[in-house]
Amino acid sequence: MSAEGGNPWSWAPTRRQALITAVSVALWGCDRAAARPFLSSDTHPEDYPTVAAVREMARLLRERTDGRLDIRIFPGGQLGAERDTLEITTFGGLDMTRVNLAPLNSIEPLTIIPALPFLFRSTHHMRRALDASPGEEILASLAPHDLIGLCFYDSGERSFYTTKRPINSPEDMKGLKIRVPNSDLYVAMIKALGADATPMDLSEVYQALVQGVIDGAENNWPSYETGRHFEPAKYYSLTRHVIAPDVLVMSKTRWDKLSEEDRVIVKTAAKDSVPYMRVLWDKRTEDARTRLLAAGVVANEVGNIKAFSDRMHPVWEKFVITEQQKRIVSEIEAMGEAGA
Ligand code: GTR
Repeated sequence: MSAEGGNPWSWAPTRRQALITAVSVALWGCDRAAARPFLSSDTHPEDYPTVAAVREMARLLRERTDGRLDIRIFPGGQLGAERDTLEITTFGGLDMTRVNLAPLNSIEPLTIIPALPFLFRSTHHMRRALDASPGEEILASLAPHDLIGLCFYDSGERSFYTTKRPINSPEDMKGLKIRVPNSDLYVAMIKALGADATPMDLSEVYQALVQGVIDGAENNWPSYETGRHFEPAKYYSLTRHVIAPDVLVMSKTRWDKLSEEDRVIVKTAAKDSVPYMRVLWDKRTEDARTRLLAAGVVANEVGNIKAFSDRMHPVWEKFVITEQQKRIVSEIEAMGEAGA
C-alpha cells in the first residue's frame, strides 16, 4: 500500500540518514550503559495522559525488576514528528514510540480498521474491541514491520474544528481546507465530505490555522487544547467521526535482545498502564472541554450525524480490502450490535 512499493516509508535514504543522525545526537550519552533504559518518544507534552501512562509503565517495570528495566521518555515531540520517530524505531535507533495509528496506515492494512469512520459506536465499544482479539490481532500485525505493538491508549473522539463557522452538515464542509494526519484514509474521508484534505504533522497545525493555510482540522478535546488550536479555530463541531486509539510500539531490534521473561514483563507492564491511562484520559477530556468552553470555544452538537456517516461510509470499501480486514471489521461490528 506504499507510495513507492518497495519502501513503505517512501523516503529517500538521505532523509532517513539525517533523521537517524539527528536522533542519535539528541540521545547522545544515553546509549552507553549496557543496561540503559528504553528510550521512548511522544509528540505530546509531559502532562498528557499518553506520556503519564508510559511513565506509569516505567514505574511498574522498575518495581517488578528491582530497577533493572526502566524507560526514559522524550515528550513534546523533541525527537521529531510521529512518522520520523516511527521510522527510527523501526530501524532500532529508538526503543519505543507512542503514536497515532494514522502514520501506520500505509504500512499495515490492519491499522486502518480502528480509524474507519463511524466504526465504533462509543468509547466503550472501542475499548472492548481493542482489549479483545481484534486489538490483539492488530498489535501482532506490526511485527513483520519490525515493530512490536505493546498496547493501545485512548485517543478519544475526533471532531472537526474550524476558523470561520461551525459545521452542522456535510454541505458546510464544502471547499474547506481541513488538516488531516498523514494517512490516505483520512484524506479520503475529508474528500467524501466535499472538503479539501491537507495532510501535515500535528506540530504544524497551529501555524497553518493562524496563517489561513487551512480552515480547520479534526481531533479530540485534549489535543485541540494542548496544541492551542482553539485560539485560531474556535468552532468545535461534534461529529465524533473517528474513535481510533493511539498505540505504543517497541523496536523489534530491542525486543529481540530481551529474554523471554523480560518480554513478558514489558508486555504486562504496558497492558497494566492501560486502565491507568483511561482514567486520566476521561478526566483530561472532561477538563479540557470545560476549560475550552470557558475560554470561549463555541461547541455544537451536529444534529444529523447520519448525513456525515452516509457520505463517509463508502470509504470503507476502498480501504477494507483483505479477507482478514473484513473478518476483523465484522467481529468489531458484532461486538457493537451485542451492546459492547
Ligand atoms: C492525536 C494523537 C497524536 C497525533 C494527533 C494528530 O489525537 O494523540 O498522536 O497523531 O492526534 O492528529 O496528528
